[in-house]
Amino acid sequence: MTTNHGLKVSEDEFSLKAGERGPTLMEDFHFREKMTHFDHERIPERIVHARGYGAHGEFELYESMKPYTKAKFLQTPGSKTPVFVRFSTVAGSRGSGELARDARGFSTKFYTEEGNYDLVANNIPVFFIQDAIKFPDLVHAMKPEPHNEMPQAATAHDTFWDFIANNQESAHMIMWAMSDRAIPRSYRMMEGFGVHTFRFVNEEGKAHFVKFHWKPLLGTHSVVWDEAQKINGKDPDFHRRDLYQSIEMGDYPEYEFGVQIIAEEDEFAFDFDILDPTKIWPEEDVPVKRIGKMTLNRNVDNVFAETEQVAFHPGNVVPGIDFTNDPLLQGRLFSYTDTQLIRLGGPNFHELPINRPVCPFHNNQRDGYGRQTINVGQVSYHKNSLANNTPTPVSEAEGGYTHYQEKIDAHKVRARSESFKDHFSQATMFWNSMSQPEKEHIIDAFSFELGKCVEKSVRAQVLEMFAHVDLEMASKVAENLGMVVQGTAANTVTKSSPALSQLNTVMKPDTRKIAILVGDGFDEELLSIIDGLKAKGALPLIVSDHHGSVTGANGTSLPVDHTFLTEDSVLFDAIYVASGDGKTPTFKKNAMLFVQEAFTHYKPIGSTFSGDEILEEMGLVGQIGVFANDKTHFVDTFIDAVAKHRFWDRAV
Ligand code: HDE
Repeated sequence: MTTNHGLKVSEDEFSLKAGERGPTLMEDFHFREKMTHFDHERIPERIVHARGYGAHGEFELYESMKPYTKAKFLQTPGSKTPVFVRFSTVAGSRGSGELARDARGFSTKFYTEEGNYDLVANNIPVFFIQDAIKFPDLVHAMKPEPHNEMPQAATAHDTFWDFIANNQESAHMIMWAMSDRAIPRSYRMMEGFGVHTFRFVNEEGKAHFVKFHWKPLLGTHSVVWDEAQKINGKDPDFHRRDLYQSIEMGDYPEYEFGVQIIAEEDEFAFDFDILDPTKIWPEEDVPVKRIGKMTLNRNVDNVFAETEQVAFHPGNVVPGIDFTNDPLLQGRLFSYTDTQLIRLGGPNFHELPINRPVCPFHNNQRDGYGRQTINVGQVSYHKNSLANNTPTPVSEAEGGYTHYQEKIDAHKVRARSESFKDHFSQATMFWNSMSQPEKEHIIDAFSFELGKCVEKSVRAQVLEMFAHVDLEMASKVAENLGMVVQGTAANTVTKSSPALSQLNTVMKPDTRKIAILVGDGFDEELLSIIDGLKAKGALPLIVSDHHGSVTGANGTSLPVDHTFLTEDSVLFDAIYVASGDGKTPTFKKNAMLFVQEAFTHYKPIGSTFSGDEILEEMGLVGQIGVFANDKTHFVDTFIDAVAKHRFWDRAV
């Protein structure tokens, strides 16, 4: 051990004192260095997206995008680019629970040979507002209320809904935020969207409009709201733990990279403005072409150094990728560097290892807090003769970034385009695209959120606003609130987009956590069932009433992963009562609690051997999504059920 200046330390537990029982001496430079460093360990948290978790990985291209973009990392099929991803919630502070009803950030830094390209995305494809100048208002309304700093990591309060009702461009985003998308099962099971329309520009200088997507290979899945709230108590780190453990176990999260492309000539071919960030390009109209795959395969070594100090910026682009005039994007291009200057303490955060490009970088910028580069030489200006005019800007042909030469001929105005003014059609399209259970979840979410609002006037305004999306939906929420919808606004939009329903997503049993409830004296045929479940890709974990191991009827011992005390039903995807130990009442009681909770959360439930008796006693045998009394076909039947994720048509 040494001090920060390299001096070897001989003692680290006792400060320097005048006598064993005397006062500490000012002279103790080792104590002062250690304590001063500690006193300064915290930096300001991100104003939004404070609660996040990251991982390293790589991106592999399937298909060349040469016809559309000259970006080097999108040219050669099979080429690989290192990436760093940070997932986050938006509203909560750095220590908040991860299962908040919220959008999730999904930021990716591609370390390309032409410099870093950041795709700073969310898991919801639209945004609350259409102009960045409104972002401080949105965030003030969403964050805990200033007079009492409540509630934490939640939008269920008056100021948020007051903002929504008085800023109706938020309607479409709110439909997503009230849907299951806002409570993902896992960061590994959610989509990512660049939200804005960007530009691809090819070698010939021709541009196309592009939207970016991430598609998780495990499908897009969510938990239910009651479960989310309980997970926040039982394991507020649920999402980061899931990501961390999956990567440690070699179950690497994978996402395909998708692009939707619209030719410049078709800019006005749609019934919405393609630059409006409150609109999606329905996948059925503009297909998502999957052009590559990202695999997250390495956890960080140090969360602060990497995940906390990483700095993303939508303005970090490479040649071949450019911006559009989306006013939300334009404002973001200012905000990210500005916030990072204060958060990371000055202008040199690009030198931190996680932010450093993998290609060489040099310019005439110098000095500032925390400068690490030791620039040599006399010259730090351009143009010069003393250093042969280096460093020198290079031409476009040599890889110099040039901005797309869009022709602009306009008056300077503070205004919004008329083409941005339809706030409800796509909100209704989203509603139309939902399955029945998804619709019910949205109604419940609105009822919960507005139920937490104190001001009746806020509730009434929101009901009136969402009657424009769907009158029946608003009326059902009103009924739950003991109110009636004022006004009879109805929307005649009938369009739907099947890609928006999570019932149409990929269904797989892979990596799903199955709690196997086992007591001592279990039937040893169970071991082959466990192997069968593992072979199908699931993650069976033994839960019992004590740590250590459980012993089978013939003396085989099975290591216990968790006990009823340390884990909870809400932390699993499915429950399998493998062998109920009838002799211990605590086992039976706890097993029943696990099963009961899983049942109300629509999860697959199974039993074999003496476990069948427990489900019989609970009266669950024969219910939808409950599989008992068939040990012969158990593995196949139960794995199919686990792949289905939830049994929404179960009456709970
Ligand atoms: Fe951000 N956003 N944002 N945002 N955003 C930040 O930058 C901002 C928006 C997103 O993991 C901040 O470094 C404005 C849309 C993610 O480190 C800040 C506007 C989308 C992250 C900021 C938006 C995002 C941020 C806070 C309205 C989806 C986390 C800390 C115009 C496409 C990045 C920071 C990470 C973070 C500003 C809207 C995504 C304050 C002004 C739309 C994923 O600069």
